[in-house]
Amino acid sequence: MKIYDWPTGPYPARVRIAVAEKNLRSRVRFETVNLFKGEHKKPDFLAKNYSGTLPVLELADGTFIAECTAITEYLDALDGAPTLTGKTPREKGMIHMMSKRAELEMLDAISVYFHHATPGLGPDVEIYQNAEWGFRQRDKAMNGMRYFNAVLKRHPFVAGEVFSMADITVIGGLIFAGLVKLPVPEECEALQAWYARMQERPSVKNRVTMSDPIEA
Ligand code: GTS
Repeated sequence: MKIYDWPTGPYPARVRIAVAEKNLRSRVRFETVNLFKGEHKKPDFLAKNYSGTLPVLELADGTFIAECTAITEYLDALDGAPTLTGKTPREKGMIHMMSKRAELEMLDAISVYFHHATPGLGPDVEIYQNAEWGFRQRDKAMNGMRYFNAVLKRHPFVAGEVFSMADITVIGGLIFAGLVKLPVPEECEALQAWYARMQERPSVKNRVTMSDPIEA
């Protein structure tokens, strides 16, 4: 399998963490697509992923799977023993809901903030920016952090008692928050404690160094 990615990117991190959690590193080859050069918006890449985003998984038969959630579901199902996306219908429903909520309320909102209210990927790539929208999304993301803090006061992981894709999505959000220097609010002690625990997981700690030599 090949994964098109950007080694330090927050969304690619989600799939890198899933690859490590599922012990699939030896079956995956990473290919860097340079976001700052806008390679992800060129026709060649758009033919692989219409949305022009990373990461994208390419299977041996030429199938392209984009979207972190879809890629994680594929990787998790490969060995017939899902550990990240739930075993029972209830687990699957909860994990999918919480992961989507982490995207809507935090990760995607921080991404909008980055692309609209900061220089983002630079003037050649950011052809339309709306700073007001970006700042509103930043505020939404801060509220999202408060929500996940409340969730993590109730149980040890985002979707309940076990580590799952929902944790990975919140981790992606906090990686992005760190890159754009949005601090986790001081009062969010449960979220901070959980993140400190997550950063000790080898899959999270080694996510960048697991790549093939970084080309860019
Ligand atoms: N919904 C997509 C997913 O879940 O895969 C979003 C992917 C996404 O936004 N990826 C970023 C991207 O391609 C990569 S990174 O910023 O995390 O490195 N951004 C480029 C752009 O122009 O939006």
